[in-house]
Amino acid sequence: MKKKVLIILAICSIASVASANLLVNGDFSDITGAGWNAWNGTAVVNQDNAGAPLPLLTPGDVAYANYAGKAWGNWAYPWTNAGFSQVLPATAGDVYTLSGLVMHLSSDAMVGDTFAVIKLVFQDALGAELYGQDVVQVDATSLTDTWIPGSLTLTAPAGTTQVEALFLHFQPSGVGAGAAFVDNMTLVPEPMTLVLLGMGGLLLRKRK
Ligand SMILES: [Ca+2]
Repeated sequence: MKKKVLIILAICSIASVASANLLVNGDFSDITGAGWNAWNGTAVVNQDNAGAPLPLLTPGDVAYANYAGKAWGNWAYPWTNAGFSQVLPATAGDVYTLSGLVMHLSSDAMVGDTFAVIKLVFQDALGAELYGQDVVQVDATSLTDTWIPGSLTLTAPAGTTQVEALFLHFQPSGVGAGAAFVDNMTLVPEPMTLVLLGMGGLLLRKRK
């Protein structure tokens, strides 16, 4: 019994060391957008088009201090996208969890087929995509003025040397108003050896 507890404690302490967020400026507190690649209609803002503060992330947030990423369409071409991304070194076999908050405002709501996602893409040394997956977090049917959490957890396939974390605003029909906001993005890796250790810990507990 004592031994099992010690093993589980050891696993927990190793895991806590490993659980570091890889993204730079995931909360957009650096309002220059440092760390992020951004393209097409994007900005780092703390207010809507009329100057009203963004909805608070938590009750403790201070109005107007809460900067977030904003992306919108250009209303001209089908399937245009705008967004933010970061490319980071990655290891095949490791497990990556991307999380973030996404939102659209009632004062500038997304309409039609417009939608926004968070996405993970694993790439080889040449930057070619090996595997990618996204989670649709906000579209015309989503609650407005409410930060919606989302996350996805994926294992880096063989050949992976880097991972790209993205927030994307898509406009499939090329028309439609509205903007999407993103905040508190995190990308947390977990080495495969720790995942196996964790599974071992679960087995130990199950056999108790
Ligand atoms: Ca923020």
